[in-house]
Amino acid sequence: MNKHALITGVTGQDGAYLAKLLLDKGYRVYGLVARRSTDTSWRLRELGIASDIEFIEGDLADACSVQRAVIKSRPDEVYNLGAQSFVGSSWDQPVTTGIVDGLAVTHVLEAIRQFSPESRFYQASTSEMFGLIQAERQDESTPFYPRSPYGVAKLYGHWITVNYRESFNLHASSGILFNHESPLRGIEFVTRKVTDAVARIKLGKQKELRLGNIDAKRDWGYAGDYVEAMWLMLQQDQADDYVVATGRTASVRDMCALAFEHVGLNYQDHVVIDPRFFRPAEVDVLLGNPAKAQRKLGWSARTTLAELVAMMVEADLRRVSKE
Ligand code: NAP
Ligand code: G4F
Repeated sequence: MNKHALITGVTGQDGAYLAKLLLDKGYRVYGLVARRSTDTSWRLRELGIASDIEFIEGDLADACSVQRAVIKSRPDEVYNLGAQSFVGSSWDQPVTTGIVDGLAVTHVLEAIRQFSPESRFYQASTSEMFGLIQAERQDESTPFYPRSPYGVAKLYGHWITVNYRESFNLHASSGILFNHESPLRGIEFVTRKVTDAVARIKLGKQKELRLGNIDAKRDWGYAGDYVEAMWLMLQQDQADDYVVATGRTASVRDMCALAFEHVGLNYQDHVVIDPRFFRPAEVDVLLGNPAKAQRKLGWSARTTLAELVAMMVEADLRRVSKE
């Protein structure tokens, strides 16, 4: 019998890579998709898996649709990846972010508790919960100090996952993932904004790239590696929480230099600092300690930042040259 998986956020970056991973393992994959006025399945089409997923219409904010999705998919595993995931937008839409990224996690956990208590659950927690960092390298015991409505909402999602595990003995795990990128990254995030601009500048379609705080530092990995850690968490006998990171950090400036160098350009000739892209409160630096994931899951990041940036620039060169 094939295992069943339900993925919320299946049309997003991680949802697409995770769906591919699970399909390759023989799972039957169901995806909760919110109704939108335009087609949102471009990532699934790029990976060639759009027709292999069974879509169930629904919205995380709508408890009824979440319940229906759990009942219909009869999942062995539920991956809750759906979210308003852009930190910058969370100051413009703080309440929506709070509902979808925070409270709605309880919709999924309650649906599991009531209708499918044997399902294993994964919650997409985030290094943004560390925010104003309380330790030089952040691990599972580092205190949280979120710096955005997004980080605050995700902290609720994280703790309600821990709470349902402890209260109802659900197999509910929380992956505290540091930034992970890919050619399927949304264009609003800084890495993809940079690689898309590098391709356009190289091909003569754009002159400058306007950015905010390029001294911010992130622990960046490759999304394709990170979805394996999600799956591994749900294969363990005991549910638990894990930091997933590379253990290295680099600034936006460093990342820009790598991307421009890849096509023989100097970022200093093209990057313009624009105050519009500064945030009301910044997370200056993130650096994860993935020792527990290495020890217990046997997981470690395989892709270096230079390899990741090269992969993204190459993909954007192909896309832009086809336009
Ligand atoms: P993403 O590309 O922005 O994808 C988010 C997904 O959530 C999309 O499929 C989106 O659907 C869906 N969604 C948004 N609002 C929804 C709603 N109300 N109901 C149902 N679905 C909804 O994000 P990602 O990078 O794949 O990240 C996946 C998850 O991991 C998110 O929860 C994110 O917060 C978390 N996370 C990401 C990172 C990272 O570096 N990527 C790090 C730590 C944690 P539409 O396409 O229709 O909008
Ligand atoms: O790429 P970003 O928008 O990602 P951010 O805020 O770190 O959030 C991402 O990673 C989190 C995990 O830590 C996820 F939970 C979250 O869902 C998302 O996937 O910004 C990275 C850094 C920030 O410090 C930002 O201020 O880049 C800085 N930055 C500088 N100029 C910019 C820009 N960010 C964006 N998006 N656009 C700019 O022009």
